[in-house]
Amino acid sequence: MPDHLIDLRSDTVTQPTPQMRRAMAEAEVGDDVFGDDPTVIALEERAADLLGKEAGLFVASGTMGNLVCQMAHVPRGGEIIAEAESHIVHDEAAGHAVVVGASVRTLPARADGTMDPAAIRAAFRDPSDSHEPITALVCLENTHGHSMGQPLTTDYTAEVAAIAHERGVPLHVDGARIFNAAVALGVPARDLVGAADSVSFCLSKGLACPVGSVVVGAREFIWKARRARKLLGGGMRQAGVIAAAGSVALRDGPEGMIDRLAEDHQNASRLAHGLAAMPGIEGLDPDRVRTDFVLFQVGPPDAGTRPRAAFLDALAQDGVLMVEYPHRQIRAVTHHGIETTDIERVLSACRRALAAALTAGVTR
Ligand code: TLP
Repeated sequence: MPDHLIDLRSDTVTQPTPQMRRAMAEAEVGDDVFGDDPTVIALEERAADLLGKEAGLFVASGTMGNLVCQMAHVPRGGEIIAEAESHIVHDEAAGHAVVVGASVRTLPARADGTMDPAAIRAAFRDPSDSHEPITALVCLENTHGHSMGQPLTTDYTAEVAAIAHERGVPLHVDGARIFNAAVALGVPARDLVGAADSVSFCLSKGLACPVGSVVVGAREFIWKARRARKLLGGGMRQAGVIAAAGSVALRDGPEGMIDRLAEDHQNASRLAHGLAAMPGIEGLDPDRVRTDFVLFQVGPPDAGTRPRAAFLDALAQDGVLMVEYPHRQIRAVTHHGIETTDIERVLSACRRALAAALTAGVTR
């Protein structure tokens, strides 16, 4: 068994840095439901500033961030236009339906993670028809997970915002990995989301914090989101203890976690190029790896999912973890704590696991 586990299941598996642990231990705290936790306030202000918005709100998770934004924007019986495999539609236990009381009108993503703007335009309901739901929100996901973490550009986001705003509808960006997008495109994050009305981003993914997300937007919107957070039971008290790690992650300089995301993207690209060269790895064009996600299949389409299961089992025995992803895919995500030398070890383990997987495919 190898000396350490290489966990590529997600960029959520990171450990806080020593600076984060110190900041958490020493954080000055208050009661955030009373609005007087100075460490939470500092994090919210820093997040709002980085994303060019008036105000911020610290929340427990990316799911809660998206949910409070939907609650603040969408009335019951409203409808949300979103990509069919986006996290909001696919991975949040139907919070839009259960909590918000909204329907979703889903559109497919193209290879670059975008929805066709003409399709978005056509997806708006007729507000003069009393039969129809009322389109109340458009959502984008940046980076877009199911297209292998593609970053959506400033121009595309502005184009979609213009379509929504023409109809008086706000644009929300699920920017769980917005800083990955900004780093990949070489654009300040505030430019990327300049046209959006709200953004939720995660501290607990590539930024390596243990807990938390931040929602940003106009002051009035954030007030509504704060009420929604309270309704969900997400009002936390001495929350500065966890917010402190977020402020470290968002620092400029070597203790900050934004600029180093470029290393994760390079490691993902290195992993993808190595994998794509192995016979038996399917559906992976390594030049499409732009951020920290690598998605691929094992064995031919008619082999079913047994080769994938055998591959993941064999990898795990070798101390490397990846996860199943929709459409027979496997996902590997690079992150803080994964070094370039680890990628070499992962590739060797993949070579061994492929032999097991392809045998499983033949003998299914
Ligand atoms: N994504 C997780 C899983 O839930 C799939 C992951 O491992 O990638 N938006 C996007 C785009 C996300 O990828 C995620 C988490 C969230 C929102 C929700 O964040 P959390 O897990 O903090 O609720």
